Amino acid sequence: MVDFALTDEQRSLQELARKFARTEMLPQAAACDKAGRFPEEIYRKGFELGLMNLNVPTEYGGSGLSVFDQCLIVEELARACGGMTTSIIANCLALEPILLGGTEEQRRRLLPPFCASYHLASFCLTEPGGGSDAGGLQTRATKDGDGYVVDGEKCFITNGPHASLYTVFATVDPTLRHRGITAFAIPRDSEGVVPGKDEEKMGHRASSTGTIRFEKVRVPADQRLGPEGEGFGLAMRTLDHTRTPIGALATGIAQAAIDYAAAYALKRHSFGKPIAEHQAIQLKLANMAQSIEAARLLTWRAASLIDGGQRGTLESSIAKCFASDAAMRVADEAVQIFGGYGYMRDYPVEKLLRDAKLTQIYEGANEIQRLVIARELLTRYA
Ligand code: COS
Repeated sequence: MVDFALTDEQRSLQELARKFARTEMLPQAAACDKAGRFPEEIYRKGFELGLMNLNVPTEYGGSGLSVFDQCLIVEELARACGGMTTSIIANCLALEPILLGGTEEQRRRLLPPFCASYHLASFCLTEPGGGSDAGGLQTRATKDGDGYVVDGEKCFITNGPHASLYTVFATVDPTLRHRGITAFAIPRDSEGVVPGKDEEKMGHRASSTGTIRFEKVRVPADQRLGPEGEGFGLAMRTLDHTRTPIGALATGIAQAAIDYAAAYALKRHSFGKPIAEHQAIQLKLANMAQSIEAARLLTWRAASLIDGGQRGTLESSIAKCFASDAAMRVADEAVQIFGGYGYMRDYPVEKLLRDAKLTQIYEGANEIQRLVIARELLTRYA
């Protein structure tokens, strides 16, 4: 039997995140969205509460939470603001390659500073020339004495302009395609690291997204994560773990959308009664509720499988893809239920639609998720 009854401890985690989301994030969400402001003071408070570095084991100073528990927190945060949530959880993505690919010495050296005080890290895979074809990346890592020189440009990097450490994927030989890709941990203060400007985005405007140039950056060998040529698998294993919380993030956006839409439908009148009494609206709410429930359950199932030691490639792609598509549908219907008001910036639902859109694109576009799902599925029939 599948039993997702939450323990008392999980309910406390959920409550902690919900309270932080309602008292610290939500009151600032609209203003940060409007101004495109990166509210670092909120992220610092989140850090102090243990809401950052969720995946880092306690022995390195992190929260040491299971993927399932991470999902509970992420959904609650995203109900208040998808963009802030993206910035709060970006350390989990950036530090995961160190957890999965680093030596014990590297983990002990690189992880504790992020847990001892507020610091941001960024995962640098995507490049201006390609995001979906990660195996074709062009940033070069050229052997130089006992280290490497890393040269290239990464883009759409979450928290990039604010990070103090980058986990960077570069190739020692582009003709080898994915078999040349190698991972490195590169401190921002290394000579030749040039963070670019913050992008102006459609949604997730409280998070920061930027370009990082690595201009002939000298990287000592002890900053290489895993063996040469094994960086691609490391990136994929990282994404297997982090796509599921993106499913939770999308579920949180969708939950916020139905919360606003249902409350509005009960108080807005047309044809002499609340619009919630019209079947046209009830059918929408029913479809929205089904999508949210399915998204949450798929996310929780993927998380449970990964926590149980399975790779979870298929399930995390299904969760991320389904939940982000659900978030788009649900946010779209919420705007429709609000009618003209839904399209106005003074009401909260148009932001949810803009925020939902990114969840279909980042951590692997949904077209890539479908490709992964189909490949995984077909291997079971071969
Ligand atoms: N875990 C471990 N290894 C994996 C893996 C996984 N989940 N997925 C693939 N691999 C391995 C494969 O087994 C293969 O290994 P071998 O060299 O031993 O054969 C290797 O990686 C190459 O895999 P594949 O042939 O599937 O690579 P492709 O180039 O065809 O592309 C996709 C794979 C498209 C799935 C990959 O490039 C991808 O995920 N792209 C999206 C990247 C992304 O999510 N970017 C967002 C960045 S974060 S905002």
